[in-house]
Amino acid sequence: MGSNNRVMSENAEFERQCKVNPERLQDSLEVLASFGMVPGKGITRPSFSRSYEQARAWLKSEAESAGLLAYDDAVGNLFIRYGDRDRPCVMSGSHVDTVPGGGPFDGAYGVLGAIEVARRLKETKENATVAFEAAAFVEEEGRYYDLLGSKALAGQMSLEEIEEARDSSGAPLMEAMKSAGFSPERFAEAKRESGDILAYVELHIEQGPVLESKNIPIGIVDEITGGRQIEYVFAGESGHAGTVPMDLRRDAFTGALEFIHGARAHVLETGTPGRVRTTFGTVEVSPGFPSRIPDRCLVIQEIRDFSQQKLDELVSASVAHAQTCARKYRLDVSSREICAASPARMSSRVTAKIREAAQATDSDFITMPSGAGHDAQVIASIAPAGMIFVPSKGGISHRHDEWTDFEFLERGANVLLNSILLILRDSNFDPTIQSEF
Ligand code: HGY
Ligand code: MN
Ligand code: MN
Repeated sequence: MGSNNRVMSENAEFERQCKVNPERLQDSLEVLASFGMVPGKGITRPSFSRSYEQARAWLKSEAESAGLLAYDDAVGNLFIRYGDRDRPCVMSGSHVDTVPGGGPFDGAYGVLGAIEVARRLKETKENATVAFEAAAFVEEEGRYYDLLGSKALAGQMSLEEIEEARDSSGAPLMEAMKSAGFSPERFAEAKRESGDILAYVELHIEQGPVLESKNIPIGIVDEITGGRQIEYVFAGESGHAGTVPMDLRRDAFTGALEFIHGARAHVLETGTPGRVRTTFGTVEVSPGFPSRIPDRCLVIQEIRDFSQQKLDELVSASVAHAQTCARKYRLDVSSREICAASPARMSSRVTAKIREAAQATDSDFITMPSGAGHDAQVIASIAPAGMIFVPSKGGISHRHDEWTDFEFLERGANVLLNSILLILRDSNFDPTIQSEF
């Protein structure tokens, strides 16, 4: 009888250790969603903005009141640490910046899931030889510079890039960083030394329809798409829309239109079948008056593919096509790459731990690629990385009505907690044994 009780209480203790606190996770998601929220219009919380800095202050105060260390790096990444400062760490995180009018979970879920893990490790007094860090990477959504925080951490950027980065209204990143109290010129201090991060696991909503359509609660990511953004400016000559004959015009929009049509067709024909994407999400026509011939057209093209070689070819071909279209309509065209993220494969060692964690929590799972970009694809260049997805209602994201039912959010967080525990308790995740990737 006595020994049965002991077994039961040991099991209960084990269960307790391996579960997040669901009410706390749900409450924290609701509070974080309130920063930058306009009812009916979603959340607009770009990096370094007032609402972003309010969210940062709240995250810090939450962490500190839980007895955890919270600190920022030079570029504005926020870390919350369980364990000694001088030890290497296992890391989990995501971002809390949003697209304009975004939803409550893209990024926020991964940050709050990771903080919940840190709190559980502290509460259960997990006795790990290495530390755990929850990370909120700044500027993942790229108002000024896509994936700024994780790239700075991975040593993938230069001061020139920070100096040049502007948002769509022309506001410089440098000013935004400084006004939020950060030091762009000290960006190199954000770089982590090799071996400092032993493994990285990112929890995220899927942002697509696959898990929901298959009725599966957990996706384990095997690879993440790469992405490039190229800005083109077509320049011609304005004039009277009634008097200048069609064949004498230098209409910037006409050239841009032919470019968009042709580049889209070429990318779809030559990219990886079924996996390539191209989007022209920004088109600005100037001067923008019905009776004036457009003399300037700015176009931003995004291309995504899982093959680096394909991405390189598609960018070159698109730029060449822009020049051909410009010549045809006697326009000038300039092009510049605004941002680039390499495709990445997730580490099989980390993925194996996530799989084990899914089994330990009785969660059905599938292995799947990610067509969205994530901080994990950057961190994968310096540490073994993996990702956990949960279903998105209707596959909707980057919209105010993005949604995931809480039962999935809780389950995903439990898979994350168990993955982290399995990694922390596995002596093979050791600084001296680097991964296979
Ligand atoms: O655009 C993306 O894929 C990501 O959500 N930033
Ligand atoms: Mn996003
Ligand atoms: Mn995201």
